[in-house]
Amino acid sequence: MQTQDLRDAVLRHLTYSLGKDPAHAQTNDWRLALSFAVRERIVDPWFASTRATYGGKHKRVYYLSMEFLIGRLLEDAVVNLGLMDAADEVMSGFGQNLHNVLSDEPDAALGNGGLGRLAACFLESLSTIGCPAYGYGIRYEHGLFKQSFRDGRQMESPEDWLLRRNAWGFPRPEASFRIGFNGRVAERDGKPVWEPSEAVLASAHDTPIIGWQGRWANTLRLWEAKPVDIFDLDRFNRGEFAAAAEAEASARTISRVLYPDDTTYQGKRLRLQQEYFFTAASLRDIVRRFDSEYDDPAWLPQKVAIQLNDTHPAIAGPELVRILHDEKGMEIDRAIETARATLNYTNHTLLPEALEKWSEELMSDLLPRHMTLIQRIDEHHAQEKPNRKVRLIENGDVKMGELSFVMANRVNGVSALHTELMKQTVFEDLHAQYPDKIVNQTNGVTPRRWLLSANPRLSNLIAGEIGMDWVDDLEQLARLEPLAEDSAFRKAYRDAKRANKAELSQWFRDTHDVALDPDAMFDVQIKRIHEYKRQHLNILEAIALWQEIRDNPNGDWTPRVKIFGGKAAPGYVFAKEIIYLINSVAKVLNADPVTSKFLKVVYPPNYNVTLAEKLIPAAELSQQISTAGKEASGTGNMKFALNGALTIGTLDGANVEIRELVGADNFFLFGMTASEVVERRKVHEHAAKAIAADPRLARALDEIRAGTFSDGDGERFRSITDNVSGHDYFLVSSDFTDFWRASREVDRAYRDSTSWTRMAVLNTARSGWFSSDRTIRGYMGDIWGASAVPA
Ligand code: 26V
Repeated sequence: MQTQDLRDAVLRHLTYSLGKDPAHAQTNDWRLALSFAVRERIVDPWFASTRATYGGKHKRVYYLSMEFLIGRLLEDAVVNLGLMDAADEVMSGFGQNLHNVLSDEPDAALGNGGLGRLAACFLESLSTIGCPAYGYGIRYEHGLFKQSFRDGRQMESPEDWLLRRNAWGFPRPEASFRIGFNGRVAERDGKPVWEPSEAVLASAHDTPIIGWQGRWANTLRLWEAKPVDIFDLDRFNRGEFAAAAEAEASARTISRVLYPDDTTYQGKRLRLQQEYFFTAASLRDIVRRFDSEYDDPAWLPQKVAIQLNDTHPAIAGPELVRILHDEKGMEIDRAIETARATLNYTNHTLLPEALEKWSEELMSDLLPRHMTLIQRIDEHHAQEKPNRKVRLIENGDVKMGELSFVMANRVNGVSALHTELMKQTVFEDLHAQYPDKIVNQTNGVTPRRWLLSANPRLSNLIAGEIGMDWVDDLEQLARLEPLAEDSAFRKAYRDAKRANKAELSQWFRDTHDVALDPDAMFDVQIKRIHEYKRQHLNILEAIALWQEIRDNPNGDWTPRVKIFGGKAAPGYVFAKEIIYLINSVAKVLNADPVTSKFLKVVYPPNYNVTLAEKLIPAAELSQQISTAGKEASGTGNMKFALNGALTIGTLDGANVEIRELVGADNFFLFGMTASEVVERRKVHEHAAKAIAADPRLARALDEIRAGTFSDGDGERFRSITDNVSGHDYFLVSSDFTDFWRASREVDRAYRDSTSWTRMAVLNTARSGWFSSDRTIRGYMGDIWGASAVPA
């Protein structure tokens, strides 16, 4: 019945929504037809969710994020609606392969990395739990750039996910707001009023996000920037055609492209325009919805919780004060208190270079009223805490972290360690003033995408043992624990991993023309390229290992494939050098007839959510090797553990909690702790000392300097070798020796496949706590005061 209905719907959409004759339909047409047929089934639960929320006057949660790294949506929707088998049958009936149809969907890369992917997992969990919520962000015309390699170097080209018709977004041109910029603050009846001199339209596109089993659906509302006036007809009539379209082009620029640098804040005007654009549109929408239900703005904190995903929407503080005070006439201090009771802020990084500051000059120019309100908020803070040390404006800059902190009811970190470090470092003084404000919410990942759909083999094995309750109650995986001692189960578990590895090897052969041995250990490091994440530590270890294998080619080596994936910010020169080095090392090692059966290095380009879904289920070793104290949490680390990869890692971010839960025996720990890192930096010439003490490291660096990986050009990777042997801020040299030790321990452990599989099973069985459902319940209880609504 379900199958028959779905078949009819696909055919109907192919014919009447797409205007295609089945005889001439392409994969893209079939994919869109299936998407529309599936989308139809989301609409009823979606409306029902909205009605239930209105009807019960429930509190709503608003998640404001510059980034939502959602990837493909069709498979998610099919899986959550329980339509996988039906879709498979229907597509086969039309002579289409469901897998190919699903793979045809562009990967929506509206985010850089961890922060954006977390937002996407949260949306799915909010719907699964049935918490009334909206995601608000920007509908970038171009997501994160596409990466390719030319002679081993990163090349960037524009991403174009909207080139083909987007199946999921419902355009809502009727839901538009005028967003002002610049101008001046005038006085009317003794009250300040902002009179912007420029404006753009924010126009909504809604994507329904369906939860597990279709019980609830929330909305992701993304704003597109449009001109207020279509074009200048007078200029057009005068023959000035290009000039007539200028305003349109400049308005659209605001939602044109995602900023690809998530490491260094640059203070660019367009970025601040993007931030204000989406924050102001979202707040306007939130307040409009609130006003339609309630008369008194004082009720806002009871009915609305707003989460700021990092400081990118921090202008929400002054903007909400402006709405409450300037527009609704609420007394200024009460407006500040009301806004503060509504807003919360998540910090995702402690790296000083990533903390946003906006110059007072730019802020006064672009958002003059907000600048005066920030000064007023600062005074309010000074009145409240007379012995305060922190000022919101310092050396001509507005500090957005401090502004967010002061304007938030709760501030949270994203792992236990990160939250403690926040209290001790960036927010030390503010924490002393508001000791109850900072709370922890350790990140999580959605098991629907990252286990159920990405890893059907393991999911089926689990389902055969414990049923399906784990899908929305991931701690049920603990019931697998006794099976770690069951040899038949271990064999089935190993077979599932082996099959995933074989499938990945086939993919590498088909798409990259490289042969991988599916019996070698698959060792994976996938994440943005950054010095603190230390991909260069990993490649140095590979060089040293290659040298040892060459010394003793008949040794009993444990075969390994090192897989790298990740993009460097286009302007991050050092990160790009790391990519170039990895590719250059790969070329030499993979061509070595003696060593390549023991060690290969591969680096598929354009790492994205879709590629992560292929790599993680096939991984056996998860590289989480950041300098301790630098990775706020990590979420890839959780996906790997859940899928039965063992971690080699430092005591950083959520690695600490992963190790506690899976057990120290099932985790390969190495490296300095966060406090040892701080101490080590004080040691004079720490890198030189580490190199002098470790001949392997010295030799690996010499090999690079000798030009082995650069056609004899000893200078090519000077920036890396100089850094690692010189200043070495991220302690690559100081951690190398212990990393080598732990890596060899991994080799030994891998050779005992029984005990390795036991450890892998325990990683899966003990990772249930890392579900984003658990994280969201934490936010609901500790931060939002929101409840799930019975569907
Ligand atoms: C920062 C910036 C700063 C300059 C302008 C552009 C831009 C864009 C994005 C970001 C976000 C960087 C912070 C981030 O992604 N943090 C990651 O958040 C993950 C989710 O909490 C966490 O797992 C990672 O450890 C953390 O690095």
